[in-house]
Amino acid sequence: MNNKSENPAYCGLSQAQLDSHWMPFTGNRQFKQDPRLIVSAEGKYYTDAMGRKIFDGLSGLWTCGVGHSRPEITEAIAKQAKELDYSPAFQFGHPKSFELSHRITELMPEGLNRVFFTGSGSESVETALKIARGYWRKKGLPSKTRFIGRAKGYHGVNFGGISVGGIGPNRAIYGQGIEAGHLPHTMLQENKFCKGMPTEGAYLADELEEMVALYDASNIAAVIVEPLAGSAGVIPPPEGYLKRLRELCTKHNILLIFDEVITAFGRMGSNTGAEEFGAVPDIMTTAKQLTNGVVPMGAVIAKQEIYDTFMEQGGPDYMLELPHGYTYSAHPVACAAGLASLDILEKEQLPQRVKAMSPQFQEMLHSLKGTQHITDIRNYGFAGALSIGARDGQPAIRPYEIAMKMWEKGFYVRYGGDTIQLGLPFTTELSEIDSLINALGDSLNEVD
Ligand code: PXG
Repeated sequence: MNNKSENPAYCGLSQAQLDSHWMPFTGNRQFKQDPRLIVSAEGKYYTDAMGRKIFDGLSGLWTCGVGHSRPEITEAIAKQAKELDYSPAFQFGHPKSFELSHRITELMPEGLNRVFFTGSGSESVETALKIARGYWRKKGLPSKTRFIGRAKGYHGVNFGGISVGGIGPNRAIYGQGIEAGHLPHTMLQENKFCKGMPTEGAYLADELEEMVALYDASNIAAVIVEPLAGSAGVIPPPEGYLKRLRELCTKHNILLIFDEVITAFGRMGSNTGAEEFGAVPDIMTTAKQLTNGVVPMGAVIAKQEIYDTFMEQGGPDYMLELPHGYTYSAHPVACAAGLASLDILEKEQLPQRVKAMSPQFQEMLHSLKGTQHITDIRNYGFAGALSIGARDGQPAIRPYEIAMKMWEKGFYVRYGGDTIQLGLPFTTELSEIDSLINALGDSLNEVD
C-alpha cells in the first residue's frame, strides 16, 4: 500500500490517499512530498501531526478570531445538529436564520438591514453582483451591467469575483469573465512603511471619473472594493479614499459594494470596515469571522431600498422576487455557529480589544523595519503584512521559505505572492505578539 505510516508526520496516510485530494491554492506536488498536517486546535494554537503546538498567526484563514474549539460554539452546533440538522432553504424557514440576520443588522452601519445568506465569501460576492445588476433592471435601467473593481483586489474565485478581482494569476488561465474595469490600487511608493492608514492617495478614488468617462455611468452597475485589501497583502485605505469613492458613486448613481469578507466582525477593531473607515456602502459582503470559520457561511447585507425595489417589482405575492439562492443558504448549523460566535465577540468585547491593542501590534510589527529582505510593512487593526524582496527575479520564493522557517519554529503565518501576512486571533496577548515578531525576525535572517 506504499504506506508512510511509519513516519508520524503522515498520520498513517498512504501516498495514494495524499494524492487523491487536489488541494486548493496549494503547491500540491511539494505538499505531498512533505505534508504539513494539522490534527487539532484549541484557543490560539494548532497541534500538528508531530504533536507540536503552533501559534495560529492568521486565525485560520482570517476566520477564527475568537479562538478555536470554543465550547460555546461547539455545543451550539452539536445541539442544533441534534434538533434540526437541515431544513429546506427555499420557501421554508427556521427560526435561527431570522435571529441571526437581525443580529447581523445590529452590527451594521445604519441603513444596511436586509441579509441574504450564502455558503462562502465567493458566493457572497456573486450574490452581491447579481443583486446589483438585478436592482438596476428592476429600476428600469437595464444597461447598467458593468462592474468596476480595483487592481490587487480579491473577491473570491468564481467568475464574477475573478472578473472584478485584480490579482492577475487568479484570472490568467480562465478565459473570458464578465465585463469589468479596474481602479488603480492604492499602494504608493511614498506610503511605504506607513503605520495604519496612509495620508496620501485619496485622489486615487477620482480615477472613477475616468471610468465613467470611458464606460458612461449608464452602463455601470457597481463599484466593488475591499475597504482594506486583504489577500494582496493588507493594504489599508488612504485617509479619505473610501469617503471620496462613496461620494462619486452617489454622484453617478452607481452602487458601492464593500467586500468585507476579511474586515467584518472585529478584525479592524470595529464591527465593520465601513464603521471603522467612515463610509457606508449600498451592499456589503461578509463570511469568514461570521461563524468563526467553524461552519462555512457568508452573508450579504443590502440597504433596505434595494430589498424594497425587488419586493415592489416582484409580481404577485406567490412569486419569488430574486431567482437566486443556495441549498446551504442559512444552514441551521451555520446559523447556530454564527449566533454563538457573535455572542462571544460581543460579550468579550473583542473588536474593542483589537482596537486597544492594535497600536502595540503596530509598533512591534514595524520594529522589523531594517531586517533583511523587507521592502514594506503595512498594518491596520489585527492585520499586518510584510512585502519581501524577490530573489533572482522570483518574488514568491522567499515568502515561502520564511513561512516554512516559521512553521518549524511553531508559528503559522500566511505566505502569498511577495508577502507574509499576519491576522492575529483577537485574544492574542502582548507576549505572543512579541514571540511571533521575534521568530519572524529570525526567519528573515535565516533566509538567503
Ligand atoms: N472576498 C474577500 C475580500 C476575501 O478575502 C473572498 C472574498 C472569498 O471567500 P471564500 O470563502 O470563497 O474563500 C475572500 C477570501 C489570504 C486568504 O491568505 C484570503 C482569502 C481566502 C484565503 C486566503 O489572504 N480570502
